[in-house]
Amino acid sequence: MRTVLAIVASACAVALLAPMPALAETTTSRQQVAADGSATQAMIDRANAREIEVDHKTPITTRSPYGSYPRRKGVILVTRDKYRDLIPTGHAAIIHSRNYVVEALGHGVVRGDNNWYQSKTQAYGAGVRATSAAQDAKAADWAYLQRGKPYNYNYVDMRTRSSFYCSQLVWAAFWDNFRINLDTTKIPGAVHPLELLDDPSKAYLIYRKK
Ligand SMILES: [Ca+2]
Repeated sequence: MRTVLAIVASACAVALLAPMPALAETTTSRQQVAADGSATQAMIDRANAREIEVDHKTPITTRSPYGSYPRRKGVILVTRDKYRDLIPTGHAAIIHSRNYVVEALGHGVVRGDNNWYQSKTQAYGAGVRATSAAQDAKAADWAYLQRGKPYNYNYVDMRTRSSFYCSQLVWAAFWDNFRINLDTTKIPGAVHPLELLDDPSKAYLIYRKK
């Protein structure tokens, strides 16, 4: 469990706040960290090999050019950014408007700038296959309503709605509203940012900054 805590803590860029493994479990934890790191690298490799798709939910008259940075409400943003030792860092958010996202940071759920094409060294934009554009907008509005709630440091508690970590917030927006589960078993026990777009039957990639 603590390994998962460390992984997702890093994923949400608060690695320094994660509990450290006790000495007695160090060997096991290292093995699990390596396994999770390997699973994460595999998700990165898949995301980088994926075909970029047209965001068909936007009318063609107002559609952004193919592969361009997303502005549509309800599109998911994920970044892997850099590695910290074995543990990959990363973050996730949901677009709320052309210029803003909703995201869970160390100080809670807040509105942030929709500028990951420049603020992140690496980013993905993804749409959810089974929803309409109106449903995506509803998911974003739901996330927006969570603003002010504190950060969820218990990364294996995906069920709480009194606090959120970054990828839990995005996952919950689609699970609570539409029973679409963007989590996978690649990182067991918690939802890692990269899991949100890892299943091509559930999410399609519309933007990638390598
Ligand atoms: Ca998971």
